[in-house]
Amino acid sequence: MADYASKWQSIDDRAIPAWFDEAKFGIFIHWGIYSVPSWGPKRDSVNTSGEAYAEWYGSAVRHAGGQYEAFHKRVYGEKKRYEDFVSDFKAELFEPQRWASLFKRAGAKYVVLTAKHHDAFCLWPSAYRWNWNSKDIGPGRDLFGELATAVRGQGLRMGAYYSLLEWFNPLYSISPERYARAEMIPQMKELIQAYSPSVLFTDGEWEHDSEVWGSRDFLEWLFTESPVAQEVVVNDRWGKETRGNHGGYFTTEYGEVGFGPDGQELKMSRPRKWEENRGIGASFGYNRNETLDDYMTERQLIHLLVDTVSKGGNLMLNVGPTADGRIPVIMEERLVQVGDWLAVNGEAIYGTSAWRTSQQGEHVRFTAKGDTVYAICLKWPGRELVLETAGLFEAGESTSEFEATEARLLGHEGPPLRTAVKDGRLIVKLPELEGSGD
Ligand code: FUL
Repeated sequence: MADYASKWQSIDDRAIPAWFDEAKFGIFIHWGIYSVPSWGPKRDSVNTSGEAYAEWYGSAVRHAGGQYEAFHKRVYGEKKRYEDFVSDFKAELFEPQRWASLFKRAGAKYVVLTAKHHDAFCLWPSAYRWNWNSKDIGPGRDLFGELATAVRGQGLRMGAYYSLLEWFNPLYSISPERYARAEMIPQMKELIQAYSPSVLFTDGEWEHDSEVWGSRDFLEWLFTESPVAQEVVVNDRWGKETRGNHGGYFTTEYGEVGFGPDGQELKMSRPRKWEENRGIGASFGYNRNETLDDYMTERQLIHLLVDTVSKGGNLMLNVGPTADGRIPVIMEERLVQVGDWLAVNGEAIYGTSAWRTSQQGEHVRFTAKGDTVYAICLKWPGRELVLETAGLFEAGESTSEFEATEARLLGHEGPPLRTAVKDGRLIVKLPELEGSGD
């Protein structure tokens, strides 16, 4: 068996399939039993965003004296166990085609659903979780399979989130290695073979080294023998030591790479394709305790997408459906707003690369494709957009080349915009638009 470093080397060297970088925008979905209580503390009452995660209810409720426990006792009483919520997870209003057409309208190119979160409840009929999956109990449906079909029907790619750790599994607690070999890896293979997901977003890696999880052997299988060997994309959550270091693309969550065992913030070890993951609010699972102020605005979301893409990242924006299978209308509205913006400006996003410099001043971000550079203004610049050419274009590119530059405004019909070069600055005259205050 190849040694540790060389085995990661071969995995790290695998080129990330091009479709992923081109896609830029994905939808993350956290849906499961936690969508029944659908509750977490308000963001401003906790120290970090993670503590407000509603999908952590099943674990957090066991912490005596905490906010979850107090809520649970008050609303459901002491006797109610987390597992009991399954009977209220019915998905009776779930229409996968509706979700899929919303994601399409949002301009997303891929969708990743929690096939299994930390509570081990599966959204597909897994042979490894008899009576603890959405077909055998609760909704009585193969939620993952139904959504996969609908998403693909819209021409989007379907991916799976999968938690390595399981909160309540005795085998896992006694011997994580045995659990990984006897249950986790075979179950991941089952999931891959049944649904051929284009993304495998693993999580819950932080409790053990990748050696314990058996991650590298699994990845070798995935990249060479599995039905998705060519197109599958994975992240960096394969063991305590892999975040920001090994695997596929690197992940950030609410802008952070994560924290090490010593509480220190982790950093990415090298430049690499990356993806920002966050909810529209402070939680991934639906949190009934959130109000409008907790949700990002249309403007904030578009700025986040643009900023992320200008720095070479993808944005996987999360929605938390309700237990009955609806996507809350406020989330729906936000997705439609992002989609409306992308319908006009998507050319500056999809299939682009980070440019030599990602930003100028506070309000301009750059992307590039072929011989086009896109300047995306987070604020309407007024009558003209003034760009410093130093750093933006190759030193030595002649002034006359800039003069020959053709500038256009996406979504605006009409002749090219007038440009001028003066004192190392490229000035682009903007048309007067109605309602272009900013
Ligand atoms: C985290 C998990 O613990 C959260 O619940 C969520 O799934 C997020 C994407 O990853 O590490």
